[in-house]
Amino acid sequence: MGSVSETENLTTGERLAADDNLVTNKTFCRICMSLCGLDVVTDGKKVIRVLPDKTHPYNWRDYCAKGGNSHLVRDHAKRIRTPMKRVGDTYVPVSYKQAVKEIAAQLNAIRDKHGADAIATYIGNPGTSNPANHFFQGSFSAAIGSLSNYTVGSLDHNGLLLVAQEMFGCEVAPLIPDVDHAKCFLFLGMNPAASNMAWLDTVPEGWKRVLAAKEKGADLIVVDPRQTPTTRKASTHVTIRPGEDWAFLLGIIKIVFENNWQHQQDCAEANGIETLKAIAAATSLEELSQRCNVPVAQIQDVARRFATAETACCVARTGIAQNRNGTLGEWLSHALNLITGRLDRKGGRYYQPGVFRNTMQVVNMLAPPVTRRSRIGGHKYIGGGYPITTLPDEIRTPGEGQVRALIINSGNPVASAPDGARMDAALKELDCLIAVDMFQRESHRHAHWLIPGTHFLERDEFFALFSSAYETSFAQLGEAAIEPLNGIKPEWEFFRDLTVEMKVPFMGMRRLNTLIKVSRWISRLTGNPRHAFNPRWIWALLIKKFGAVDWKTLVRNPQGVIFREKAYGHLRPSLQTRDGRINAAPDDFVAALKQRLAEPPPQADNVYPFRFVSQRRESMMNTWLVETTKHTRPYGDVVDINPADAAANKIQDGQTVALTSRVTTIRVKARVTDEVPSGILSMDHGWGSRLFDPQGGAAPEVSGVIRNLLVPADDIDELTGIPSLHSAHVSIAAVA
Ligand SMILES: Nc1nc2c(c(=O)[nH]1)N[C@H]1C(S)=C(S)[C@@H](COP(=O)(O)OP(=O)(O)OC[C@H]3O[C@@H](n4cnc5c(=O)[nH]c(N)nc54)[C@H](O)[C@@H]3O)O[C@H]1N2
Ligand SMILES: Nc1nc2c(c(=O)[nH]1)N[C@H]1C(S)=C(S)[C@@H](COP(=O)(O)OP(=O)(O)OC[C@H]3O[C@@H](n4cnc5c(=O)[nH]c(N)nc54)[C@H](O)[C@@H]3O)O[C@H]1N2
Ligand code: SF4
Ligand SMILES: [Mo]
Repeated sequence: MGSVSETENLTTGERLAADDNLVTNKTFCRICMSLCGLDVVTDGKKVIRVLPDKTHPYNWRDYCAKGGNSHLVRDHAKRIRTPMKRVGDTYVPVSYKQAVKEIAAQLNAIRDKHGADAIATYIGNPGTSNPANHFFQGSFSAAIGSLSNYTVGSLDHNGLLLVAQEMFGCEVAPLIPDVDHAKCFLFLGMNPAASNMAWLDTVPEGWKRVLAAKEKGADLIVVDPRQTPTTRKASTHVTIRPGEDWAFLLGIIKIVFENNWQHQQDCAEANGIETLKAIAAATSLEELSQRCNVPVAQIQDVARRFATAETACCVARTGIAQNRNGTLGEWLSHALNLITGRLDRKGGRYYQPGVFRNTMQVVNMLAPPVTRRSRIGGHKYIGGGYPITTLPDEIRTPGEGQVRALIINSGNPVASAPDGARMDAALKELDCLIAVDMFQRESHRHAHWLIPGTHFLERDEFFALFSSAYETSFAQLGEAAIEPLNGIKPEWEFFRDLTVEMKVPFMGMRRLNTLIKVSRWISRLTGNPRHAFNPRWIWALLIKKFGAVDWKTLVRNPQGVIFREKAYGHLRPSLQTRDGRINAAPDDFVAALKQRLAEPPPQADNVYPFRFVSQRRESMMNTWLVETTKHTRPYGDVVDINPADAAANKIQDGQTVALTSRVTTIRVKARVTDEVPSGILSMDHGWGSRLFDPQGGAAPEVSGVIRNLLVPADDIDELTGIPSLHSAHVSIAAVA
């Protein structure tokens, strides 16, 4: 732990430490991908305060209440403090060693009887921003030989991964918006004013810098079905029909080609440009306008502003990704950047090559593409897994590969995925459900085992394979700020020990199991946890062999270092496509686009006339932090409705209403506001998941309603299996 001893030039955290004889340790926040440096003031046992580390070389200025209150999560009374086993209707604490032993025996019995694919995993969002956990869980699944893996990417970014795979030859190729140099921003489906400029890529203070650029004259066009704090700052807010951004983008691409605004050299150097051009030429702007519900004149105006700006970047995030046309939207946003010469150029979206000499190559080496399709639905294996929407059927459909055991690692799919009731019912049928989490939440209520997860303040972290997500060539071998509460083991250790206990070869190498056992023994003798096989051994090996930065430099700089000058033009030399060229028109995407174009434009739905979008709030993180952060305004049971729609349906502001989809009905309160246009209902994602108390036995706490209960699990993007989290069809009625 990097503690601070100097007394000069004290930051606030250090002053506090000096005053109270406390220690300030440095680490970074991992709640959202802004990855702010933190000063963690502690007495060694408890965290007293979490403050921004104003000397952090990458970011601290996005520091917010979520990071500032993170100690409330760490020391929360309901945090799972020890492994617990379900006995009847209650949980009993067991030792870590005993838990690993019993779980290994149960899983081996299931594997022997039903095969490896009967053992499934789901990794949620905080698991993916915990690379050691992610890597060791993946190694565990590989060791037992199971492909029954599900990831949060199938609710989030798998379309983006697929687009990167098809266009650039590697799933992990985040493109950073060059916010300081863009003269025109085209933002689709994102609300950085609440969510920060972070998805698979991260731009410190990105939103503030976009606003600063706008102050200096940059054009800011935001496409969103409703008003948000982001659209309110826009030069132009384009209101769009949810799920139909692809048609809007295709219209822009059509106009670019018709006016010969394309970048000649970049188009000549890419494959598939003629195909794209031909598809665009064969459509009419009127038809595309009808699909996306944006007037032709506005599509033309946006196309001209974007294509003729000196520099520009198009950024499309979760709002356009999380619906049945998500991949098409992501693809066309990249295609637009490509044809207008915005890809990997100043003021556009560039590739930051990460900690390896060729990070894409290392990613492909460690995670080679899997060609086997899912048993149910025939879906692709993307980003390490199959779509989570298929999991309930995989649990319930007999036959080879039927899922009997599941590890839910840092995730809450009953609330975050569609049709939670269906998911919940399927989870109940499992022979063995293991939750690895800090808390027992909605998705863990049928768990046979609760394995405590670490809080990020309690563990080291290094983003190796995702290092190209940083805006600059920055790397941090981050250190824990405090010892884990009650000796809780990091998640990777659980997967390491489970692998060894099950006697399956870690990373396919039996010798590694022996090494792990011997090193654990040495570590017990020396009392140094780093003497036991741990993620740093792997990161060190990879960096020493393939690194663009020296391992020693990383070790010497626990606050992190910027190791390479910012430059454009790294994308093309890093490409992993067969011929080393960008593919502007991958076959599967072209086929899916043609299929959409052959369908009639969206028709009015008389039964479920509204489209149901969702929002995030600054004070929460998906389905967690609901219970620990103060929310200036709770939105957990509120649906936004336009005044005209409210009047037509005889709904008053504040009145209880029933929202119904073809799946179920939920009851919430109406908020009548012109922030949403007619035909759109909007409700926050993240609320309504119960927080249980397996240790204390208190009644579960709940705040708000799970809006995703309404979302059908079968209304999906066929290319990825991503559900329509943002565009379900619903109806609304006043409740007397
Ligand atoms: N309608 C709608 N639905 C959405 C979205 C939306 O915008 N609208 N967004 C989607 C997106 S983008 C995402 S990423 C998903 C999120 O979906 P999930 O990842 O399934 O859900 P989270 O709410 O992130 O759940 C995180 C869980 O991890 C636990 N946790 C937090 N930190 C740690 C840790 O360090 N270790 C361990 N072991 N556990 C930890 C928390 O207690 C919580 O139970 O939701 C998706 N669902
Ligand atoms: N405070 C906070 N910050 C977060 C998170 C959090 O939960 N809380 N979550 C983090 C995570 S996991 C992620 S993935 C990122 C997500 O960050 P963003 O991608 O910025 O996601 P949102 O803030 O949900 O904004 C999505 C917007 O898309 C709009 N939208 C819905 N449907 C459509 C559509 O069909 N087309 C268009 N054009 N727009 C649409 C919605 O109205 C909403 O305003 O945020 C991260 N940052
Ligand atoms: S949650 Fe707040 S403090 Fe933490 S990384 Fe995100 S912006 Fe920074
Ligand atoms: Mo996400």
